[in-house]
Amino acid sequence: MKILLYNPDNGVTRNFMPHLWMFLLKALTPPGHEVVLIDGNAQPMDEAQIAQYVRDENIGLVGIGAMTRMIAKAYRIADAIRATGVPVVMGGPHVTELADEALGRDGGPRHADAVALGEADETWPLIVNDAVRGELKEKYVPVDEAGKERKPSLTAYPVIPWQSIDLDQFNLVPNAAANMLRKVGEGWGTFRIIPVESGRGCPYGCEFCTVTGFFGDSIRFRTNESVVNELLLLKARARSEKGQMAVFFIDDNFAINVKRTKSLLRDIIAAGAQVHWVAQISANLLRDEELIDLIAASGGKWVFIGMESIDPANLKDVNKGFNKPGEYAAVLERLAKRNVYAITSFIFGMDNDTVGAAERTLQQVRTWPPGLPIFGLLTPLPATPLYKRLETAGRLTRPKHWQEFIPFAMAHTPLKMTIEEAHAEVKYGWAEAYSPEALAKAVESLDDQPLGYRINIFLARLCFRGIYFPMMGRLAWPKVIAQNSRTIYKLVKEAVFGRKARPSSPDRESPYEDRLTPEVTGEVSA
Ligand code: B12
Ligand code: SF4
Repeated sequence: MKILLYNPDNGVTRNFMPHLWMFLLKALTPPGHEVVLIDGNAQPMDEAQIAQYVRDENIGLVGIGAMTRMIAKAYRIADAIRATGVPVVMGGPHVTELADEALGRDGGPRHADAVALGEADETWPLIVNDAVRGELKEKYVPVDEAGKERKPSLTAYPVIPWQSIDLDQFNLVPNAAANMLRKVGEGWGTFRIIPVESGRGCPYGCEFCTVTGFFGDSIRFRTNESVVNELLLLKARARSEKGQMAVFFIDDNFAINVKRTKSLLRDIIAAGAQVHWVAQISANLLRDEELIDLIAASGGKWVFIGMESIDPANLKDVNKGFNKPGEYAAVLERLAKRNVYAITSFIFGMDNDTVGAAERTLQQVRTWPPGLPIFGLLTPLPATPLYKRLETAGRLTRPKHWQEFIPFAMAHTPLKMTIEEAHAEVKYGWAEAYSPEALAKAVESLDDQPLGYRINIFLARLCFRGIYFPMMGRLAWPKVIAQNSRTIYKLVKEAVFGRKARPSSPDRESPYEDRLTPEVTGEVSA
C-alpha cells in the first residue's frame, strides 16, 4: 500500500524544519509499504491539489498530524481526501485532546476515519495493518494488556534512515545558489535543520502547556549510543552532498536530567559527532557551569528558553514559579561566554500584565547578550489547566479558537488590559526587537567576535523577524534588505577586506576547549 503522511502548513511561516513525527512513523511502518511525506510548509497544496495527488499516486491511506493552530486546515485537507474515498487517520496533540471533534461525535462534521491518541509509536503499525484489511477502528489508544495507558519506551528507538530519505523539500539553500555554494568551504549546497529527539517528557506542568499531560508524567530517554549514531548519520549525509546539517533537539526540556544530558554530550564529543545544535532548556537548569561547557563543546549554538515573563507574579499564576527573572541575565551571560546564544520566549496578555509590558521587557532584553527574543500571547490550548481555569471563570471569548485560527490573536480577556492592548504589546515587542536599529546593535555587540558570529546573529534575526512579519510576498525580502542595508554593507565590507583583529576575550576558559572541532568554533556557524 502507498501511504501519504501529511503535515498542513502553519499559514504564517515557510518551513524551516521538518516535523519529526513523519520520519518516525515512516521508520515504524511495517515492511512492504511505500511511505511518502508532504509537509505543507515546504510544498504548499490546497484541498483540490491534495485530492488530485492522492488519486494520481494511488494512495491507500493518509495520515495527518497537526498542532491546534493548524487543525482547521488539517480538517479541510482531510475532508477533501476522504471525499476521494481514501481513509484518513489523524494524530498529534490536538486530536488526542479532542478526538470526538475529529470523529464528528461532538455534533460537528466528521473529518477522520480514525484517530491515534497520544504517542503512536506502537499503535501506528497496527493502524497500517488494519487499514490494509479495511478494518480501521475509530480510536487507537496506546494501552498495555491490562488496558492501562502505556508510554512507549525510547530505549529501542528506530533508526531513521537519514542517509536515504528524500529531503529535497527541506533544503533551506535556494536552488539557484546551491551549485555555487557547494564549493564554499566544506560545502553549503544544502542546509537543513533536522529534528532529533533524545528524550520525551517534562514534569513541570506549566499551566498553558500540553506537554506534561501528553508526554510528561514519565520521562524517557533514548540511549546515548542511538542519539550519537543518528548524529553521525546526519553528518555523513551532509558531507556526502557537500552541504550542512544542524540539529534541533526537540526534547521539551533537553536538560531535564542534568546528569544524563552531560553524559550524552560527553559521548557526542568523544565520538566526534558534534553538529551545530539548538535545544529547549528551562532557565533553572542552566546554572551548572560544566553543563554549559559541554553544551558549547558538543556544538550547541542556540538554547530556546521559555522565559515567558519578567514578572514573578505572572510566572506564579501559570505555575512557572521555578523561572526566576532575577537570574535571567546571569544565565544568558553564562551561555554567551561560550558563544552560545538564546532564543528567549515571552508571553504577553498574562493576568498581571498591564500596558507597557513589552517595553518593560525590552528594557531588560537590551541589557542582555544579543539573542533572539520572541513574543506571543497567552493561548488556552485544549485540555490544558489554563483552558479549564479560563473556561470555569467564563473568560474565554473564542472557546473554539482553533476553528478559525488567527495568528497572534487572544482567545480570552486578560485581567488588567484589553485584548487589543495585549495585541499591541506583542506588535510593539516584535517591531522594536527586530527594527534595523536593533539588528545593527545586536551585530555591534559582537564586535569582538569573529565575523561568523556577527553574520550568524544578523541572519538569524532576519529570519526570526518573519515569525511576526510574514515574508511571503515577492517584495518582502528586498524591502527588509534595503532597510538593513547599512548593517549588510558593514558585514560584506569586512568579509571582503577583513579588519584589524581584535582579541576575543572569553572570561573563562572551557576545559573542553581542546575538543572543539573547527566546525564548532564559530567561523562557519549555522
Ligand atoms: C519542535 C516543536 C516545535 C517546532 C516546529 C515543529 C517542527 N517543525 O518540528 C517550533 C519550535 C517551530 C514550534 C513552534 C510552535 N509550537 Co511547538 N513544539 C515542538 C515540540 C517541542 C516537539 C514536536 C515533536 O516533534 N515532538 C516529538 C514527536 C515524536 O511527537 P509528536 O509530534 O507529538 O508525534 C507523536 C504523536 O503525537 C503522534 N502523532 C503525531 N502526528 C501524527 C499523525 C498521525 C497520522 C499519527 C497516526 C500519529 C501522529 O505520533 C508521534 C509519535 O508518537 C512540541 C512538544 C512535544 N514534545 O511534542 C511542541 C508543541 C507541538 N508546540 C506547540 C505549540 C503551541 C507551538 C507554537 C504554537 C508556540 C507559539 N505560541 O508560538 C509554535 C507554532 C509553530 C508554527 N509556526 O506552526 C504545542 C502544541 C499544542 C497543541 N495543542 O497544538 C506543543 C505540544 C508544546 C506545548 N507547549 O504544548 N514547535
Ligand atoms: S517547562 Fe516547558 S515543556 Fe515543561 S511544562 Fe513548562 S512549558 Fe511545558
